[in-house]
This record gives sequence, C-alpha cells and structure tokens, in this order.
Amino acid sequence: MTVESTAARTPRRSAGSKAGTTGTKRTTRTKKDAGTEPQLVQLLTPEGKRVKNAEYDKYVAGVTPEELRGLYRDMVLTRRFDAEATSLQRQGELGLWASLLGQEAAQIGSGRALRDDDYVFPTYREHGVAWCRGVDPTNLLGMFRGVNNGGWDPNGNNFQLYTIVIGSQTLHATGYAMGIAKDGADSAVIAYFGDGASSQGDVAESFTFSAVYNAPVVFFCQNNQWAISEPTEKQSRVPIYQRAQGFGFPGVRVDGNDVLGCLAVTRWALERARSGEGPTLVEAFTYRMGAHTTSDDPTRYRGDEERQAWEAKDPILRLRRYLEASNHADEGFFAELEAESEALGKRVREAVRAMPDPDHFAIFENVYADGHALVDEERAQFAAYQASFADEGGN
Ligand SMILES: Cc1ncc(C[n+]2csc(CCOP(=O)(O)OP(=O)(O)O)c2C)c(N)n1
Ligand SMILES: [Mg+2]
Repeated sequence: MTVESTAARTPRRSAGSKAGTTGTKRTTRTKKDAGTEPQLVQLLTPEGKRVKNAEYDKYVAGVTPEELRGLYRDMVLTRRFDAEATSLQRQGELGLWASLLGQEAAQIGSGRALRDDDYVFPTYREHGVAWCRGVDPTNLLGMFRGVNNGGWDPNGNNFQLYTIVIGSQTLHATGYAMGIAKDGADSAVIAYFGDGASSQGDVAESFTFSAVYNAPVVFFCQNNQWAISEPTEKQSRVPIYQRAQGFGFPGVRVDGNDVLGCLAVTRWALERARSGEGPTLVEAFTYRMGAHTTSDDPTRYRGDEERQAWEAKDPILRLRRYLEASNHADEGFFAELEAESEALGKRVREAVRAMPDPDHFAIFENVYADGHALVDEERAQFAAYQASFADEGGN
C-alpha cells in the first residue's frame, strides 16, 4: 500500500479522489518502509459498541452512566453552540467563525480529562474544551465579532486566549509547563494544535524543549485531515503521533471521534505528566466536517464521499447508540437535552446582538504597560481623523 511522498513531488489531490500515489520508484514510500502500521486506540466503535482495550480500559473503568450522559450532553450542546455561531456569521453578526463540527469527541474527551488546576493552551477552534473549562460560550464570540481582543480572563478558568498564530501556543504551553515543574506542582498543561501546525518550527521546538526539560505537557493534536485546503499527507511522511519518537517521548493515535477513547488516552498522558514522566503526544484522528472557517469553501478542494465516510463515524451518534443499547438514557433525557440546546442557541443569539461596540480608542490602550510615544502619535492621528467627520457634518 502506498502513501504520498513529499509534497513537492506529488500532484495535488483532486476533489473527490483518493490520495494520489507517487510517480517514480525513488520517491514512492510504503507505510511498511517507514515502519509505521498506524495503531488506533478505540473504545467505542462507530456502531456504538464498547470494545475492550487492555491498556486504556482502566482509565475509564469508573465512568458512571451519569458521566456518560454528561459527555453526551457536553457534545450536543457544544455542537448546538457551534451551529448557532455559524448562523450568526451568515447573518452578519460575526466577522468570522471557525467551526468545530465533527471534533466534539476529541475536545470533550480531552477537556473532561483535565483537572481545574491544569492549564490549557488552545487554538481558535477549541470551543468544546472552553465549554469543559467553564468559559461561558458567549464570551468566545466577542473576538469573532470584532468587539474585543479575547473575551475572557485566561486565569479565571486556566484557559488561555485563542491563538491564531499557528503552533505558537505549543511554545507558551511548554514554557508554562517548565514553570509548573520548577514550582514543584503536580498540575499539567495541555496544548492543542492541528495537523497543519505540526509542520511549524514552533511545534518542533516545543517538542525538543519539553522532552529535554521533562516538562509536564500533553501535546494534543487534532488531526482533522485538513489544514485549510492542504491534506495531512502534505504535512508528514509518517503518522503524526510517530513524530514524538524522534524527540524521545511517546506518541499515541486515538480515534478522535470516540469520546471515551479520548478521555482515556488523555487521562493516561496527564498521569504521565503529573508523575514526572514528561511530555506525551496524542494524535486524535478526526475530521473537520465543516469549512475551515466561514471564509472557506471546501467544495473547491475535497469531495463529498470523504465527508460521507466520516459522517458514518459521527462522535455524537456513536455515544447515543451506546447509551440507548445499554439503557443508560431514555427518551426523556434526549428530549430535555433538545430543549436545553434550543435555549442555549437563543441565549447565544441574544447575547451577541447585545454586545456593545467597543470604544474606538480602546485599541490604543493595551499595547504597552507604560505608554509609548509612537502609540500616542497614532492615537492623535486617529483622533484627528475621527474629528474630520465632525467637520464634514458641520459644513
Ligand atoms: C504562523 C501562521 N501561518 C499561517 C497561518 C494561516 N492559517 C490559519 S489556519 C491555518 C491552517 C491550520 O491547520 P491545522 O493546524 O490543521 O488546524 P485546523 O485549522 O485544521 O484546526 C493556516 C495555515 C497562521 N494563522 N499562522
Ligand atoms: Mg487541521
């Protein structure tokens, strides 16, 4: 079985087709050559069957039916919030939205593995993790509406602000984790990033530093198969989790659409961090069901068959099947949750529309702690510009 060789030598994958194979013998590599038959930790199949796993079962052995319903509720409400945000962007209420559709299990499973004193460094898509941290979902929307620069106090929930600069938060996480180790605390750090980010120098540097300093950090890569229009084959010759090996720490691939699997593997990785065993790379193998952001049109670079194949692995549907088959949830539970989802959607709509416009001069406020001559000059220029409209009005 062949996989693509380097990006430069391979043709772009056309929409709807499978990954192309390479042209010449010299450049063709097989998974076997790379020593890489990918593993996949999975505790819940797409059909909702619980499968045994000798290594990871113990990390979810104590999960009660109530907790399972809680994981389901988290995923449903996160999806509902996300859909509402996408609609609000389409209605002109938000400038942009990055949907997490399809990635609910990866985010809720890993997010619910965390302790309150752990610290999270997210990208811009971690709405489900934010939910687990107790960040009010409406606070995630201010930046996307352009009315503030973040929207929450990172130290309020140990959840850093969204980071747009791809991969940079892995360095922040590593530094923070090194600080935790120096303090002698047993809390841990988790850094979220994407398959595309795995190609960034920042990520490689954070792998190096965290390994060498044995930092208590979990690198949680949501491999959603795409970095805007670039498929994962353009990021790596080997499965992403195997990258960790070269840096000297373990990596594991988990079914990112299996909330129990993600919970178990993240608990294991956090336990390693807390007990002084250093970093772990978790690759949650999942799929970005929607567009990269509301500014993107995925039909230009990928076909429907791929999406349909992933729809059959839906993270919410598989937990529902499991809950129903094991009699852990009844119709009343699902109906109540439906009503709760609608109420959340309404609350989010109303909150966004009520967000006040920022003071025009606020943008100059948080640049330097003690002020700066250049910022003062720019503020004065902006004030003159604003005043020019008043003059026009007066004439
Ligand atoms: C340093 C940097 N380079 C490029 C970009 C533009 N950019 C925004 S999102 C993105 C793709 C990221 O893909 P991935 O890491 O897989 O995360 P995903 O969006 O799929 O969750 C790129 C290249 C950026 N924000 N920062
Ligand atoms: Mg991606």
